Amino acid sequence: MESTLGLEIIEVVEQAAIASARWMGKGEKNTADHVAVEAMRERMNKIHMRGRIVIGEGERDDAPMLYIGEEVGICTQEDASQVCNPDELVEIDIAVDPCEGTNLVAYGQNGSMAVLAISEKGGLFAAPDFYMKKLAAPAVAKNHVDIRKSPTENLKILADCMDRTVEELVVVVMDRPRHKELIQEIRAAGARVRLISDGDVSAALSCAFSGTSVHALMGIGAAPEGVISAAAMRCLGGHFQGQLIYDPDVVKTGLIGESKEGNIDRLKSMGIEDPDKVYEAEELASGETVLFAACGITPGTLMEGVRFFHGGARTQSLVISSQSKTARFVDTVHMFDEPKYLQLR
Ligand code: VTB
Repeated sequence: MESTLGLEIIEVVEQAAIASARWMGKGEKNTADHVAVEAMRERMNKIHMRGRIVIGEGERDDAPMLYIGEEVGICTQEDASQVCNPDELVEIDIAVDPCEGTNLVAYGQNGSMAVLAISEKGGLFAAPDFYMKKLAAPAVAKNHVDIRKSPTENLKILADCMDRTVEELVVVVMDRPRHKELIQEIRAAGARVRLISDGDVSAALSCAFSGTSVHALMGIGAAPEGVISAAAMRCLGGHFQGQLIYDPDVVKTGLIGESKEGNIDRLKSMGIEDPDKVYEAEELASGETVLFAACGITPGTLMEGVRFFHGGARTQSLVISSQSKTARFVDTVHMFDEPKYLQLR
């Protein structure tokens, strides 16, 4: 699956990030998202692959592009067997978030990125558009911290694993009313909290790299992005666990259905019998081969944002592969069509 795909998906996230970055700071989150979706889809459809969106912009009815079930790539065409080689005809599943952190882009804040994960068919958990309680931590704490334990207990374990005090830990939490008690508990335990307004994929990813001053992600974010985070963490050996949140009373955003019972039924119809199951990274991204790619839209902990100059732009991306066991930071200068002059930077 991998060979050239690993290189092509860099361009997919780069194009989405560049398109979205043009709307940075304009206060229009829907446009920042829409142009990213369009650019990602356009570049994806030029790849020799047979892809299917398993996590995308929503159900077909409310998302015209990159909707769940949409087929993408040249090898989904009818004459595919003539234009594609047998390797390229193998079906692959794709999870996308062309603009993770739309508010961050709209308000010119740090931490947004274009992101996707790929695996062979069935290799990514097709999460419903519910919420997910998440716990991310560095590889050294994997299988030691556990989302079933209290935040206080986990912070003690994390501090032990990292050979430091709890006071020396920084935990990222999304700034939401639902996290009031969690934030209180983390602070009472002695750790420091970095509140973010959006963008928990970037936060999860940061846990896997030392030097980022992010040691854990705790709290409730969106479930689909949880799968994308898990894909990266699975490749990097980092800790990631997720538990679906199906009770609308827990999040109070009005975004996950009318009732807890209705949501449990919906999960059952998707084949999820135990709604409280704790998913490990390896279950959310269970494929033999997993690829992950992200490109910074606005500056982040791991990557720069898109920087425009006359005649072009510069981007920074991260591509992670379970097969080649690499995490590759890619710094790209993009030259646009017919500038008056070209001043690379
Ligand atoms: C967003 C977004 C996150 O979760 O907040 C969303 O910024 C859901 O939370 O990065 P709200 O509905 O409370 O905003 C993420 O998309 C990803 O988990």
